[in-house]
Amino acid sequence: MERYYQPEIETASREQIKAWQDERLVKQVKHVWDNVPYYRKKMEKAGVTPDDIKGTEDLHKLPFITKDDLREAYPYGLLAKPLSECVRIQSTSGTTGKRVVAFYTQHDIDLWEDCCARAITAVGGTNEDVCQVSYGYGLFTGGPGLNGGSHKVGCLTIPTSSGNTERQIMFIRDLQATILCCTPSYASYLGETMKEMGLTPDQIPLKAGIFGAEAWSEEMRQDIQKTLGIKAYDIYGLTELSGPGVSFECSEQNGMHINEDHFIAEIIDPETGEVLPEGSKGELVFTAITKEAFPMIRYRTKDICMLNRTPCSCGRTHVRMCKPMGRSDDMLIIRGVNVFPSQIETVLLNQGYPANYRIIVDRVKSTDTLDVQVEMTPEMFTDNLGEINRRQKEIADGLRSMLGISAKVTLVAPKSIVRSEGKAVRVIDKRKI
Ligand code: DLL
Repeated sequence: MERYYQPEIETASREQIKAWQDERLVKQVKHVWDNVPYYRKKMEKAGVTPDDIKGTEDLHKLPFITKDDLREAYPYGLLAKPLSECVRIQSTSGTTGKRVVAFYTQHDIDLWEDCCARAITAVGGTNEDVCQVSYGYGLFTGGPGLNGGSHKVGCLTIPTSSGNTERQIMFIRDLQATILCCTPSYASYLGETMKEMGLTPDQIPLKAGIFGAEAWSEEMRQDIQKTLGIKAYDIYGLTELSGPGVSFECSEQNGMHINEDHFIAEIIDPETGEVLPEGSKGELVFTAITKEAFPMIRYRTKDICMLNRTPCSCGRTHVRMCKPMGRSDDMLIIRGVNVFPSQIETVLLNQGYPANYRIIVDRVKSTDTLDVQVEMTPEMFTDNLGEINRRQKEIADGLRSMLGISAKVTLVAPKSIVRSEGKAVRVIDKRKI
């Protein structure tokens, strides 16, 4: 039998959902107009005032907000509540300097945790379950979000955070964990390790997994389901919109239901910004209509996606989104960390290297690898191995402090990286995802 955490909301009629969205959108637009000068200026520039917004039909009149706006307004420029009412921040992974910092009131946290609780309930979770949360805790939203959701459902929650694979496996077995929350690549690594330990799926107590934060394929799902003996479900979200739980998969495992009482989804043409007709593929844009401290109006996610409004047999009435099919910017997600090639370039240029480099990303034994090949200039060329090692380490250290993850750096001879006649292809992503 299908379970819901908030049945009256999750199975509400389409008319009811539209009524909630209309009412909340009008209120939210007024909230940002009154409290966030940055939004008001943007709206004035676009020639719209709160009076022009009567419901979701008017959404397209509002200007977009992008990651660049978030960087420009860092840290407090988009805050819509006094700091005295905010209780938490979370932040995006990877970038240093002006990273995205999202603020939450207690009410925001409460609603975010409800979304995660819906996801856990949708995979069959109840207060009889033991839920191991192996997403990172801290600034990353994965751990805190699913942890809160798991508490709300009443599961016994194991906050292992990521890493220390042996301990993860020990807890899963000793405490009989039934639900696992982590990135799909970590789930796959755990599966591989258990197999190497000689464990068969029937010796693993897990029954379901909630995996997201990065792209993963249907093949990867089948593989994880087989090695762990579980059902593997997708979950989507982003820091700007609270974190995980913007959408989640149900028993159908065929698209993620967007929590439409909190988020209005649109699909736009990434080039023109035009709203695309029903069923088109394009960039996902979200408007958060219940967030108090850090409201996002028409936030461009850069995720390429499609929406599906056909009824779902699980009984949920909220629209489904497909697995994100790529990004309209060049952001890479490596071991769960968001990496922009421009950050790598900055480190190299700062250390006096030319912009002749190659970034090779691969997935070896379920773990993402990052290789950076850097060309030496004729002036710096040397065949002294000690010197080459010293420089490679210096670059690797710079990359670690910029990105927060390690990279393998190789210095190569001058002119050895093929020059491009058109746009330089600096990133080679060999992962089959
Ligand atoms: O990754 C939040 C999250 C945590 C989601 C745990 C699910 C589970 P950010 O670090 O801000 O937030 O990264 C957001 O990650 O724009 C997508 O490009 C990508 N992403 C998130 N979930 C999925 C998914 C968290 N299920 C960015 N499939 C988003 C593919 C995903 N990509």
